Parts: sequence; C-alpha cells; structure tokens
Amino acid sequence: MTHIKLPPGITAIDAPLAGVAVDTPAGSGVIYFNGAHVAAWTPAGQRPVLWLSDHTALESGKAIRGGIPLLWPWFGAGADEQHAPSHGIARIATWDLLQAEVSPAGTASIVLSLDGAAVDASLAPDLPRDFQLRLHIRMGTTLAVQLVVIAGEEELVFEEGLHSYFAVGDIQKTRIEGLDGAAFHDRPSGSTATQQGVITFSGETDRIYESQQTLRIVDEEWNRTLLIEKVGSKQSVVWNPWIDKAAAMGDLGDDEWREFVCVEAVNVRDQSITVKPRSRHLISQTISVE
Ligand code: TA6
Repeated sequence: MTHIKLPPGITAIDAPLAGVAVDTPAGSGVIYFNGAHVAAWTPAGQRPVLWLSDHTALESGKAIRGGIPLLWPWFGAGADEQHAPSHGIARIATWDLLQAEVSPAGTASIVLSLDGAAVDASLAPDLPRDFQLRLHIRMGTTLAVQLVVIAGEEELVFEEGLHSYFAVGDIQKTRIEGLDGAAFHDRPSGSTATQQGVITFSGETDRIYESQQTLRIVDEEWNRTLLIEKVGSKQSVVWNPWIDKAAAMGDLGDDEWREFVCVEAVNVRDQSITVKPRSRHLISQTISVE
C-alpha cells in the first residue's frame, strides 16, 4: 500500500495489484507499482488510448501485456541475446510511490521510484547497485511519461524504452505516419531497409527505426489519430505480432493482435545510453488524441 497522502482524484488500489487509480474530470487511468506500469489511460470523452490484454498476468514480479512496459536495462534479450527476463528488470520490480498530486485542471502528476539496492541482484549481476530510476507521469487530457535514469558512483550503460501499447479499432485499417525515409532494422528477417511512405500492417511487424520524429497513429476504424511525441529517444520501435506470433503468446488472445499497435520510444543496440557517475538521462513520450 502507499504511505503518502493521496489527493482527491487519486485512490490507492491493492487488487489485482497494488497501485493507484486516477479519476478526474480530465481523464482516468491505472498505474501499478509492479513495474511502475501505466496499465490504462482514457482521456475525458475518448475511448481508451492504452490497450491491455484480457489474458495478461497481473501478479507481482510478472510482466504485464499491454499499457506501457518499461524496458530497462536491456531490450529484448539484450545485445548478446543472452539476457532474461525479456526487456529487463524494471518492468517486474516493485516501485515506490514518491508523489501524487492533482492540478486544478484535473491533471494527475505521479512520481514513482526504484532504488537499485532494492533490485534482486541475481537478475542483473553486472549492474551497479547504486542507480536510481524515477518515472514521472502526467495523466489528464494528455499522457506524458518520463523515465529518469540516475547513475551512482559508477558509470551506467543500458538500453531503454517506453514500450507503449495503443488501442486501435482494427490494425488492418491503421497506419503510422512520420517515418517516411527512416532507416530501420527488421527484426524477423534481420535485414535493414528504408521506410517508403506510411506504415500499414499485413503481417508480423517488428522494426527498430532510426528516428527522433513525432509519429501519428491514424485509426480509420475509430476515426481517431493519436499523436506520439518523444524527447531523448533516437529510435522508435513499431510492433504488431500478427496471427501466428499472437497464437504462440500465452498472455495474448489469439485474436487480440487486431486490437493494438506498439509504438515505442527507445534507445537500443548501437544507440545504447552511457551515463557518467552522478549524472542522469531522461527519455519521455507524450501522447495526445488529435
Ligand atoms: O518491442 C517489440 C518486441 O521486442 C517484440 O519482438 C516482442 O517480443 C515484444 O517486444 C514483446 O516483448 P515481451 O517481452 O513483452 O513479450
């Protein structure tokens, strides 16, 4: 449970996981302390913007399928493809609630923290223990999520990302704008290429784009456009598992591939981040409905 006084509009929850629920005139959402996981966000008058699988685990120490998983300190299985758990330890650690406020306009500002000393050393044995992570969340008519990585006495080298799952009416009637001309690494084939025009979806799509651009998710089915802005991120990942990969994932319904697209702000592989002792790095994503 939380130990700080919560303002009207933010309430403590303890099931299915400990966390806080936001419900103000500007919007609503849920943040779990497991992974500092923003699991839901719905701006006032809109459909839900973040997607969450009906089949996700919601257990302490387990990854959550949907919302905004944090990727840190490695992406996937890491550059050497030898690391576990997938996408690192931040998403399965229990974070502390540092701050919870609501503005007169109804925007909830919430800060969560993770102290390196509190992380199971066996999960990342070569990680210095004196790092600190902070997640700053501003949830209202827009959603801003900022991950701050603070090095202690030792230099930190890491991959990172905000692995956001966006709800769409039908992935087959959805396109991503803003990556035309961007180089990308296609993970299923291992090849590299340059994006021609908008991204549409007709099969498994798992690509790391070299791009700092603002992106748009244009959802024809729901007649909605999501604006995805970012700071401190040199790459964007676009992912949809499609049919076969969805069927092989235990925490994803066989037909749920139709309902979401991941557009992720990341710094991975040759864009990994090095933070000098007692310095910090910030990466953020701001989401709005146009
Ligand atoms: O960001 C895309 C990706 O790396 C995909 O390859 C897929 O593995 C996805 O992340 C989900 O990863 P997870 O560890 O959450 O199952």
